[in-house]
Amino acid sequence: MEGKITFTIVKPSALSMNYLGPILTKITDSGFRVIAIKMLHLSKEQATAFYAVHQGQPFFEGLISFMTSGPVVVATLMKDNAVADFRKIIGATNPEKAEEGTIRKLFGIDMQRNAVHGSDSDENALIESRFFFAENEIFQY
Ligand code: 3AN
Repeated sequence: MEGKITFTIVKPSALSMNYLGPILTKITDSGFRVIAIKMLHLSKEQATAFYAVHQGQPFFEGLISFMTSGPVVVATLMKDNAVADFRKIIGATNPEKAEEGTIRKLFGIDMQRNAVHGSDSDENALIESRFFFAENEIFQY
């Protein structure tokens, strides 16, 4: 799977605006296959562990309270060159700077409510996917 998967979170703001369908459509239309998916409400402990690398950043507390403010959808996606290609279709972290047509441009509001997360490396894609999914919850079909 290494090199072929990435991991995404559809964030609480995007779900509350009912953008799950359009976001998944954009993802599958771009050639990604959803190989694992679930909806859950992150606990503070889960969000803190997931975003541990950002601990100490000025936006950290806000990020944790936002990510635990409502349900999210987590998914593992498969495609050749998954990490880079997914970051291309989501666009820049700041939706205002994201390219036209990208998920963050279309469905994001600001730096925090930027619609989706996308892994930044093959290594993190595997770590993040394993954080949420057991082996028997991931399907290659
Ligand atoms: P990306 O998700 O584009 O890889 P990261 O990993 O730098 O961006 O940041 C993780 C998350 O932290 C972002 N998706 C965003 O929600 C939040 N974040 C990053 N920088 C800021 C900031 N300056 N202000 C508010 N939230 C931020």
